[in-house]
Order: sequence, then C-alpha cells, then structure tokens
Amino acid sequence: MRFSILTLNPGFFSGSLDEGMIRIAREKGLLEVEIVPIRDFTSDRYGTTDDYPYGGGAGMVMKAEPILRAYESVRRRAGADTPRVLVTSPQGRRFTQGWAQELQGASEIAVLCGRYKGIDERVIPLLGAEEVSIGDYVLSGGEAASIVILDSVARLIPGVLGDAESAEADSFSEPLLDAPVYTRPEEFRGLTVPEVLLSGNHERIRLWRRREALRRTWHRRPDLILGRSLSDEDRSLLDEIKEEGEP
Ligand code: 9D3
Repeated sequence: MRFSILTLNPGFFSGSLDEGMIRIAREKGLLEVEIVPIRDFTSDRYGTTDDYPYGGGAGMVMKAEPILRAYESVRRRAGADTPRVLVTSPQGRRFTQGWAQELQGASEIAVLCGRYKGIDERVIPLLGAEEVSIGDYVLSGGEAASIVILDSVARLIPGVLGDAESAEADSFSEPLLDAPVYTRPEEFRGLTVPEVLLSGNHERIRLWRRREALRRTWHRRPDLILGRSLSDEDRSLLDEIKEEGEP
C-alpha cells in the first residue's frame, strides 16, 4: 500500500512515521508513506498556496492549482492504480473502523490535509475526493487527522500485526470496551488486584472480564449496546449490572 499525504506542513510528520505500527509496516515493506509538500508545486515566485475567499470574510483559502499539481505527481507514481483520495475537513463524513477496513483494500491512498478556512471547493470533484472528519472537536488542520487515518489503516494491512493482535482485531463482531487489566505487584499504593484474577479459575475470570466489559460499555458507551442483540449470558450479566445502578 502506498499512502501519500499532501500537506502545507510536511514538518508535522517527522518522527511520527518512524514509530510504532507505522514504522513496523514500513520496515516490513508493506507500507510506503510519501509526504508531498504542496508548496513544492507552486508556480509563482512566492510559493503562494492560499488566497482570499471570494465573497469576502476572514481567513484564507487553499488554492486549487498547487494541490492539483501535487496530486498529479502522486498519480504519476501510482501508475495504473487510481488512488482513493480523501480530503480532511470538519465537514467530512465521520471516520470509522468500517471505513478503515474498506481503505485497507486499496493499493494507493492519497490524503489531502485541509488548512486555513478551507480548500477551494472545486478541488473535491476534480480529485474525486471524499471528505473525512475524525470527530466533533476542533483541530487546527488535517495533519493530525491524516496520521489517525494512516495508523488505523496500517495496522489492518495483512502481516503488519502479530498473530495474537490480528486475531483480536478480527473479533470486530464484539465491539465492547475492554475490561480493566492489572500487572504486578499485587498491591500498589494501597490498591489491590481483584481477587478473581489471582484465583486461577479460568471460567470465573472469563465471566468477570465479560461482566466488567459490559459494565464499562453500559456506563460509558451505551450506544454500543443499545440496538444490538445480546447473547443470553450477556443479557443476564447486563441485567445484574443495571440492578446495581451507578458504580
Ligand atoms: C466547522 C468548523 N469551522 C467553523 C467556522 C471552523 C474550522 C475549524 C477547524 C475550520 C477548519 C478547522 C480545521 N480542522 C480540520 O481541518 C479538520 C478536522 C477537525 O477540526 N476536526 C475533526 N476532524 C478534522 S479533519 C480536518
């Protein structure tokens, strides 16, 4: 997979591509990341990438021409493969795990990072782009969003994760929050590990973890449970949790 990031702030990415799962995917040769500095594709002597908005108002708008030229350089490298193009924007459709899984099948992905007041709207149809937001909070531009998207897609590339992690990632059919976890020592600053986890009783442990996962999900993310059908076991655990009231 090749992942190209078109940006006015190439410096934003130094370091972040050399850590964690993205580094592993690159080292294994499963992922190539290309940072494309849009300013390199300007044609005037000042390297102008933005301009005033037609109709007036505050803020600057990213110009179409340098973006199109930057994209054409991505196209040349991509050869026969037509890239999936995303534009980061607060107006975009919300990014989800399902969207990440869908992108994982693409050999070429290009993400244009929005900045300023926005991007000349004509860029969207000209690139055949989809607009994407990562959630309802204000960022100062799309660079952080593009790293989120890259990270979530990179870890889905077959061969990137170890066996244990990919098995877990596959169990997407059970979208509950995780139960709490503990490691040594058994007591730390007066706080102890739940006795059940020390019991060695695997069935009790499994049931406790399931209950805690359901409890946290119910209290923090009820949207993940409502409108979903539960197994008989989950239903009875959840009934007990509701009896308890607030934790
Ligand atoms: C709708 C927000 N705009 C109201 C006047 C102002 C505005 C806020 C933030 C305009 C641009 C930005 C920059 N944000 C992004 O480029 C962005 C973003 C985000 O802010 N939140 C979540 N996902 C994304 S993806 C790109």
